[in-house]
Amino acid sequence: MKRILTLVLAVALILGLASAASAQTVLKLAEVHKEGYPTALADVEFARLVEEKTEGRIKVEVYLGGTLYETEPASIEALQLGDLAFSRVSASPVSNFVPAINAIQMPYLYKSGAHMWAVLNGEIGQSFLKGIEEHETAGLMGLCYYDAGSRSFYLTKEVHTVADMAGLKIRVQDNAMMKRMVELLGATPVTGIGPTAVRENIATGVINGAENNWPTYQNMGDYEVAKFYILDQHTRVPEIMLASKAALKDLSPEDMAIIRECAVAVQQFEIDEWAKKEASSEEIVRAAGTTVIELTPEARAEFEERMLPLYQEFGAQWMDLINQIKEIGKDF
Ligand code: BDP
Repeated sequence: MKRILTLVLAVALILGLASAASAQTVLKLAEVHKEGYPTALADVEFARLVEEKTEGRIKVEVYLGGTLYETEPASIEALQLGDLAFSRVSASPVSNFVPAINAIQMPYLYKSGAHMWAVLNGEIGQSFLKGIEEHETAGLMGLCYYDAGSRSFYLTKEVHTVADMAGLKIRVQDNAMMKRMVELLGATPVTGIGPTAVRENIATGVINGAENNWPTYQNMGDYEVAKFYILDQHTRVPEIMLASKAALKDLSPEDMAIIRECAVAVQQFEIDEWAKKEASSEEIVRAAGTTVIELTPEARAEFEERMLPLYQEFGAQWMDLINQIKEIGKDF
């Protein structure tokens, strides 16, 4: 009798443990960058923190290098369907779902990275994150921002002025404003190419170049095929850690609060990693013999001037906020 009781208890214990283990919620996170890139390091740290702080109730599986979704629009759609819990994306494709986001990535909006962070960490930036969540149909939450420096053109041909851009086929992110930006320069925008496929498309001549920050230009190997980096620094497009409302709907308020805290905590982690990577990428690119073209003040002013219509075409609804962002810039 005693033996049977022990057996029953043992079985009950095993079943209990099994169900506790299966009570763990597994959530997927998609990232286009490879291991070691600042955003990828931060995603992994986010996953570690979430598992630690929820005492193992939540496990975040991180899929790097675009292995789960090759493009960011595809991962955003997966978030909307609830097939994916998190995706670290650039703010640029988010504006297809929440148009207001364009207001924080207008060309030549920020004087420096410090100016951008004062905005993003302040009331304006936080209100845009909330705006993603409050958007009625997007089905998304914006948890935090990551740094992505400034973006410049890189091409297979030398460019010193706007006139030199004429007719070039340039890959841009999937965002109507970025397409229009390239048109305003007299070049032809090409979309639908994920960042991991840019190198190949340049190498085969489908496009003559693209635009991005030093780390992506270097890490994706694009600098090996587009050997001219034109330092026009037209935009600062922050990254956003997005979450899916549908995938997280059954989490307890306590676990949801932990997730939000962990995202806020890794933001600074990523910013620190970013600074290191930006410097080392620039060094690698320069050492490889890339021609880095500094624009004359006149040429740079012309790039800026050509892009001005974008403020009316894509920012008119948020002009007050855009002006406030510029006002904050006076201190930088
Ligand atoms: C990089 C961003 C990445 C974007 C990529 C792009 O980190 O999220 O997907 O640009 O241009 O800077 O698509």
